[in-house]
Order: sequence, then structure tokens, then C-alpha cells
Amino acid sequence: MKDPVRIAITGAAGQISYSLAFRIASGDMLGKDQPVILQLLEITPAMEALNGVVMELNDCAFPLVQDIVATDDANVAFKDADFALLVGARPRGPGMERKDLLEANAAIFSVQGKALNDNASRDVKVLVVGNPANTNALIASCNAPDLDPKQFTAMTRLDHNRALTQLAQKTGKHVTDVESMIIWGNHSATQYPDIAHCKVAGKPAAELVERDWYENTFIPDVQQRGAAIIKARGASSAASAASSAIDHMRDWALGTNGQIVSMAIPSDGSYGVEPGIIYSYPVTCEGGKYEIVQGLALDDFSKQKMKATEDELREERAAVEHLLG
Ligand code: NAX
Repeated sequence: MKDPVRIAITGAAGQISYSLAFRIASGDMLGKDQPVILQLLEITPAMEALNGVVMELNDCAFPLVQDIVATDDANVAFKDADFALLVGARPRGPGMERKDLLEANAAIFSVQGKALNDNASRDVKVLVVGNPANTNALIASCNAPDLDPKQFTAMTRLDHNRALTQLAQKTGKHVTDVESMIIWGNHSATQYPDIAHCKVAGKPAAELVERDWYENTFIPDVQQRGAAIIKARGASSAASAASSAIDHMRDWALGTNGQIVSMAIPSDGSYGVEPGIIYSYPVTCEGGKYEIVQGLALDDFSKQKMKATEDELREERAAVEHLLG
């Protein structure tokens, strides 16, 4: 039996975690042979609800679960954590401007970044799901000077998976036939879902779909999919977000076998993007590390879309510059 790994989840009484915690506990993230210790963080008023989640986790009698910690103290939740999934965030309230939202979340993620710095495993892998995810990840990273910025990532895998399905359905193929999908930039409506390098069942996607569909249906549909879910379900994406968080962490930890996936990671200047911002890139993962796929040719359309989403991330960073530690 392997030694257990410690997995911290924040916002653990929320709707994404209600799927996420159970799937991690059943071995979907790290495999059916990897025991886990769940370290669940909530705010104090939600501790009663979190206790209910813990009761249900216990009632599942998951063979892989070695222990469950439920706490409202980030230092306890992140103690020796090997993986940290930062899901909890402050939602936009009535009358709240975008800047207020960024600041409210900056306050949360600066505290959590410091708690990770002081308590987590030195190899911790951090995934920020809570919105605005890219900039929240930047804030957490800036407040964790003893950890490598590369340990801080944000989630665009849900956008990636959404794009895979849209293209597979349009071409009458299966998602597993689609290769090299890319989401560039921010997890927001400015993200750029790029099919220029995609192949579907071995054929270039750009030859299988009309340009008009790509520009005027596919791109906006992927960008606006979150809003469409809210309209239909009356609540935001939860099980699909949890599933994508599991995909992101599994691939980062266990590798992608050469397949390209999208992860929001600290820019190193690749493709002319401002270094430091957390920007979604095409990556491959191996041996617990991710690497940006280099050398992809970009046309003017792509360059302009990539710049627009980069500009938004620069603006978000400027709004919280004073909190970057
Ligand atoms: P919920 O409101 O159901 O749950 C969030 C939970 O976080 C609540 O239980 C709350 O008490 C807790 N929380 C708030 N502040 C906290 C703190 N400082 N420490 C610990 N816990 C805290 O939201 P849910 O639907 O689960 O969504 C969570 C976040 O994911 C939201 O910010 C949402 O916008 C974001 N999403 C991100 C996606 C992505 O692709 N990156 C997609 C799905 C989702 O919209």
C-alpha cells in the first residue's frame, strides 16, 4: 500500500466540492491504489454544513480515505498538503463592481497563499478554481515566496473540455478523436479557444468546420458556456467543474502521455505574453511537471485574440497590484 497523500480542498461545503471531494475520495484523481487524507477548509459560518459533508464522506466508507480533517483554519487545512484545490471564493454580490470582486478575493487568496507557504509540502501542487481564478492564483503565489511560482496554477480545463465536446459534436466524432485543443489566456469571456492546431480523427479541424462556425458560434459558445449552464440549471457548473479539476491535477501529477492539455500557469514570456501573469497555455505533463508546448505558428487572428485576453489579465493584476506582497 502506498503512503497516503494529503489533499486540501477549500470551499469544501460548496457545490463544486460536493462532487469533487467524493470523486477524489473514490480514487478518480490519483488512482485506485493511492490512499488519501482529505483536509477540508471552510469559513466559520459554513462549518456545520461542512460537518454534514464529512458525515456523508464517512458514510461512503471509501477504502482509500485514511483520515478527514475539517477546519476553518487555513494553517491546519494546508498542513503538509501535497495537493491544494482552492475552490472557495467570494462570489459577486449585488452592486459589487469588478474591482471590488478582485479585491475581496485578493484578501482571501493572499491569506491562503501565506498559509500554503508556511505549512504545505515543499512540493505542493496548487490549483485555483475560485474566480477570478487566474488572478487569485497570482495573488496566492505572490504571497508564498518560499514556493516556486510554477506550483501555482489556475483552471481552464473546464473550458478545454467544453471545447473538445463542441468540436467533437460538430464533426460527428468522439471527444477522444480530438487532439491539440488549446485554451489561451484567462478563465473568463475573453479566453481564446483555438482550434488552429487541432486534429479530429487525424484530420486538421480547420478543414472540417467552416470558418464562420468557428468564429461566430464555437468561440462565443465556449466563452459563454458558464452563463448558459446558469440559465439552464439555475446554478453554476459544479460536477463538470469538479471533473475538470480532477483532470487537471491527475494530468499534472501522472502525466499526459504527450497529449496537449490547457493549464493556466505563470507565463515565462512564451508566445510574447507578459511574464508573471497566470495565462492559460497548451502544455504537456510528465514526471509531475508541466511544459509549455513551443513553436506553434500563430496567425493574426490568433495573435489578436491572445492579446485581448492577456490585456484583461494585465488589468486584473493592476487592480490588485498593492496586494501582491
Ligand atoms: P459555492 O458558493 O457553492 O461554494 C463556495 C464555498 O466556498 C462556500 O461554501 C463558501 O462558504 C466557501 N468559501 C468562501 N470563502 C472561503 C474562504 N475564504 N475559505 C474557505 N472557504 C471559503 O460555489 P461553487 O459553485 O462551489 O464555486 C466555487 C468557485 O468556483 C466560484 O468562485 C466559481 O466562480 C468558481 N468556478 C470556476 C470555474 C473554473 O473553470 N475555473 C468553473 C466553475 C465555477 O464557476
